[in-house]
Amino acid sequence: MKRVWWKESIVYQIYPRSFNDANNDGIGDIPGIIEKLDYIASLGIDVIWLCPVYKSPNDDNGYDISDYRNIMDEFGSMADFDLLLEGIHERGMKIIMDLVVNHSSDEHAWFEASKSSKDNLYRDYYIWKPGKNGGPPNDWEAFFGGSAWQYDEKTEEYYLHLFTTKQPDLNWENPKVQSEVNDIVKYWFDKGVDGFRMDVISLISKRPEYSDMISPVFEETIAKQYANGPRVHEFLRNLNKEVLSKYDIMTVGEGPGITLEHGLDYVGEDREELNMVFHFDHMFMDMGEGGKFDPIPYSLVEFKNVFNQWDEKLAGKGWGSIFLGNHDFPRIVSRFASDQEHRIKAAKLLASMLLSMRGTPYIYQGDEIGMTNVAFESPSDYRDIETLNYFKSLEADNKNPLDYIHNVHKMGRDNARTPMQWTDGKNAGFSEQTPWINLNPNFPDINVEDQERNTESVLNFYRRMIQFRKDNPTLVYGDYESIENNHEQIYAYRRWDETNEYLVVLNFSDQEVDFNPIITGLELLIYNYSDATEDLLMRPWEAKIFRVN
Ligand code: TEU
Ligand code: CA
Repeated sequence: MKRVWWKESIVYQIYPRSFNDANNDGIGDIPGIIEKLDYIASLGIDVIWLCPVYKSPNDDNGYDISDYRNIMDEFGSMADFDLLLEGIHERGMKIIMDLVVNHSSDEHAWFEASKSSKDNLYRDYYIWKPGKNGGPPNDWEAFFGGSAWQYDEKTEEYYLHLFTTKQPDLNWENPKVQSEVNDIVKYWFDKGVDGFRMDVISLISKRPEYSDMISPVFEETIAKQYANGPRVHEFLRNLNKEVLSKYDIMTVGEGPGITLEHGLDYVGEDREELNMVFHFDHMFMDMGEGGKFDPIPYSLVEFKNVFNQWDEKLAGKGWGSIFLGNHDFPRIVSRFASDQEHRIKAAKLLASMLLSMRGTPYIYQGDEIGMTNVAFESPSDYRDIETLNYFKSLEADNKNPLDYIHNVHKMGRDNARTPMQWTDGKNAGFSEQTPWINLNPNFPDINVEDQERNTESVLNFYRRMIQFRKDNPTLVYGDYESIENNHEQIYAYRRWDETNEYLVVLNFSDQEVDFNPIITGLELLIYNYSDATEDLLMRPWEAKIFRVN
C-alpha cells in the first residue's frame, strides 16, 4: 500500500468538556488542552482529534453547532484556538477537527431564517414537509428517541431531525448547502487544521421517498433507510474535488449504517472520497431488540470476526481505523475486557490490540490510564441527552428509571465523559471547581500522576506499545491474519512483511488457557505480566507479542 502519514499516525481523541479546566469554572477548555500538550506528545501521539469546539447551545455537547467559524465561549476564544494549533504544530503533531454537517443547531442563523417563513432564502437549507393525516410526514424515529419530525407552528410544517429537536438536518440536495460546507472546511484548512472527522457523514443524503420505516429494528432501518443514501458518494466526491484534494490532510468519516458492504465505497483508494471510516459493527454487536439500553451478550468469536472481515475487505484497497471506544460508548476496559481484579492487565491487553492491528489506531482520552465506567446512583447525576431521553421515555411508560439505571451504568455515553483523572487530589486535578459532571470516584486509584511514577502502569505500557508500533512499520503496513478463529478465549494474529513477522496472542478471559498453535521460533518482545515466559500458557488477560524467527 502507498505510504502516507495518516496511515502511520496514532490518533488521540479529546473531548474538551471533560479534559482539563484551565479557568476553573468546572468545564474543560482550550487553554486546559494547551496545558496538557506536553503530556500528549509524551505518549508519542501524532494526531489530535478534537471533538467540537464551535459555538453551540450544547444540547448535544457541541454536536449542535450555531456558528461554524467561532469558538464556544465556555471553551475559550479564537485566539486560544490559534495558540492550541500552534502548540500542536510546534510539537510536531497534527490536529483534526470534528465536522458536524448532517445537521446544525436550531440556533444557527440559517435555521432561524429557514423557519421564519416558507419563502425565505434559507427555507431549503433544511428539510421541511407538510404533515400527513394530522401527524408527521412519516413514522421515522430519531436516534435519541421520539419522532424524527418536529412541528413548527409558524409555518405549519415539520422539519426533519435525526438527532434531537435542536439538531435540524441540513438539506444537502440544496447546492447552496454543499457550497457552505466547502467554505467551512476551507476556512479551517486555511487556518492550518490537518483534517476532519466527519460526524454521521453516512446520513447526509436522504432517500427522497421518505417512506415509513422499513423495519421495526432500528439498526436495520438505519443501514437500509437512513444511511448510504443515493447521493452520498456524489456529495463526498464533490467535497473531495473542490476542497479536500487541495490540501495535505486526513479525513475519517463516522457512520452508523456503514456496513462491510458499503465500506469500500467510502474509502476505496480509487474513490477519491474519504481516507478512513469509523464503522460500528463491533460497537453495536451487543445491542438488543430494545436498542442500546437493552444490551445482549456477544462472543469473542463474533468480535474477532468483525475485525477479520473488515481487514479482509479493505486489504490492499482502502485503509481502516482501529478503535474500541470514544465519547459515545462505554469505557473500553469495562466493555471489552475487565474492570475488576484484572483491570490493569486487561487495559494493557487492549492497548496491545489497538496498537498492533492493521489500520490507524484511535485512543480516546483516559483509556491510556485504564479509566472505567461509572455507576452514578441517581438519574439526576446524568448529563447526556441520550440518557436523559431514555429516562424520560421510561417515565412516559410509567416505569421507574431506577429500575433500569443498570442499563445506563453499562451502556450510557456519560461513562466516557467523566472528567479526565490527572491526580488523586481535589477533583482529580481536572478543576478547582465542582465539574459539570461528577468524577468517577475511583480517581484516587486511577490517575495520570500516579501512573507517571510507575514504570509498570497502563500509561507507560501505552507509551511502550506506541513506540513499538513506530519502530516497526510491519505493524502498520504488514499483512494481517488471525489464527484459530473459533477459539473462544484467545484472539491471536500474525502481522508480517518481507522482513519481519510478529505474533500477537491475547487472552480475552478470566481463565488460564493453554493455547497451542504450531508455531516455532517465538521470541517474546512485549507482555503485560512482568514474569512472562515464551510459552503459550496464557494467564487471565495475558497479552504477548512475539517476533517469529
Ligand atoms: O454520533 C453518531 C451516532 O451514531 C451516535 O448516535 C451513536 O449511535 C450513539 O451515540 C450511540 O449511543 C455522532 C457523535 O459522535 C455523537 O456524539 C452525536 O451525538 C451524534 O453524532 C449527533 O451529532
Ligand atoms: Ca473552563
